[in-house]
Amino acid sequence: MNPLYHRAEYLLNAPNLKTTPTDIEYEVAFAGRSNAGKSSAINTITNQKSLARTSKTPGRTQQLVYFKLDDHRCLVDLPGYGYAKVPPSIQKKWQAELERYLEKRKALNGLVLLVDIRRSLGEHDMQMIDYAAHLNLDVFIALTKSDKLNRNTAKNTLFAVQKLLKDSAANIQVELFSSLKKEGIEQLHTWLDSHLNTAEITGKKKP
Ligand SMILES: Nc1nc2c(ncn2[C@@H]2O[C@H](COP(=O)(O)OP(=O)(O)OP(=O)(O)O)[C@@H](O)[C@H]2O)c(=O)[nH]1
Ligand SMILES: [Mg+2]
Repeated sequence: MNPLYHRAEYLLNAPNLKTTPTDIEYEVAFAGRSNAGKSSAINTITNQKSLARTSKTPGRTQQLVYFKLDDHRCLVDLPGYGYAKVPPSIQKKWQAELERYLEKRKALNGLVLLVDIRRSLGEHDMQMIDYAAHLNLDVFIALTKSDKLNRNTAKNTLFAVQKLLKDSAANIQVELFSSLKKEGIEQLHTWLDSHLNTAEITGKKKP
């Protein structure tokens, strides 16, 4: 693992695009349904227990939460969508903020979409994928909590999702992922390395 991830630290909460940090050149956003495992994934890939708050109570992350890897690179934990207890007016406002962020944020260079493997891709997930395609953003889909299914079922779900998305206009990589069993971490690190352009700092040349 690139030591950069382990050095991640909390930077700030941004309620909207205007308050996002300046001087950041590359960032990747973590999106997904509420409770899909976004915060757990951020903790796992940074190898830190409680960097991002994880909660059994969904809907906690209500702002863009920035974690910096170095002065120019960040991971962003996005508000989870689809949490029924958030009032519709607030959900609508978030939707608008999120779209503005995705469309306008120059540093944004990829989207990690977390999907609970026991649920199929929901309407919001498909919207995110279409939106990413439209914005030319690469997508890494992590089928989270893969430890909850037996191997065959998990693999079959992976193949089904890959098949479902094979004609998508977006550039998508789909992997099994488990924060609990540490599955898919290497694949996500490799994908993050290329989308955060870490080769620039390790001195390695991009292929
Ligand atoms: N078994 C298992 N449970 C997981 C895994 N990842 C997350 N969880 C559990 O799923 C619940 C939600 O995880 P979070 O990481 O808080 O989810 P989130 O997407 O950040 O949720 P919001 O911030 O509310 O949108 C917690 O109870 C986690 O312990 C995993 O890989 N395996
Ligand atoms: Mg969270």
